[in-house]
Amino acid sequence: MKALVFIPTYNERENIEPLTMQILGLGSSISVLVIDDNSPDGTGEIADKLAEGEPRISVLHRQSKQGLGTACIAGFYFALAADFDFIIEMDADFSHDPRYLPELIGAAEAADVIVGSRYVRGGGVRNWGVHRKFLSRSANFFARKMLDLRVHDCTSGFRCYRRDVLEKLKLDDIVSNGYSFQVEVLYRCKLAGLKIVEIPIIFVDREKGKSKMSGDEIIKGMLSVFRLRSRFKRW
Ligand SMILES: Nc1nc2c(ncn2[C@@H]2O[C@H](COP(=O)(O)OP(=O)(O)OP(=O)(O)O)[C@@H](O)[C@H]2O)c(=O)[nH]1
Ligand SMILES: [Mg+2]
Repeated sequence: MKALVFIPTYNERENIEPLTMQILGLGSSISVLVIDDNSPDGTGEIADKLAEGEPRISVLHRQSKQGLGTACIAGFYFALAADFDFIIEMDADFSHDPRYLPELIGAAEAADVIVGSRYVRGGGVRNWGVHRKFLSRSANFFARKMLDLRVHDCTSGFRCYRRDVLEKLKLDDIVSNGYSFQVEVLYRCKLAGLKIVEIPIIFVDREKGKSKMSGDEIIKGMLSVFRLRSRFKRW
């Protein structure tokens, strides 16, 4: 069984090499795809160098910063065009520890979607201030209530999908792009009757590089959840 870990990057020059090396070290059945949006700090070029002579690393270059959601869609299509059985998305900034990957992939043998979850027993967040914790908790509470989701960490971007899940979802119909992308994909999985399982992770705030999260993103995310609800549900 082959797994593809795809990593969207924008200005992650300090993180991309150590992260990629750690992932490849987990086993020969795991490959990495870096999806870089022409990072001004040269992340894309670093990734190209890493890929030279290493067939398990691929790099997708996009012209400009186009958002996390469309980067993930590009990762899904890349995996489907190749022969990967498990497709994992994760952040480049070490918030998602690669040591969880074997467990995430293992759990996908018996479920459709596995979410690395901060908000189940055993999970948690390190080094976030109260403000950030409150925002994340509120975003999750809001999405769960609005869309009747059972998942506790709907905004987590550390996930493993089975190949047939991506084949089933109509990827071109996904409308969210920013942080609500994660919520929309999960909601579509729920509507499709898929089995979603959460495994606990400790999420560690980034040490290197800058966050791309903004107040703007949060408002856009909430509006997207409203849009989803009015599209698929009655008030
Ligand atoms: N390709 C691509 N990657 C992106 C884009 N925006 C963010 N990313 C990457 O998506 C991942 C998550 O972004 P972060 O900036 O860490 O966002 P976050 O985790 O919500 O914010 P922090 O907790 O503050 O780090 C990282 O690997 C980013 O480099 C984008 O527009 N395009
Ligand atoms: Mg981050």
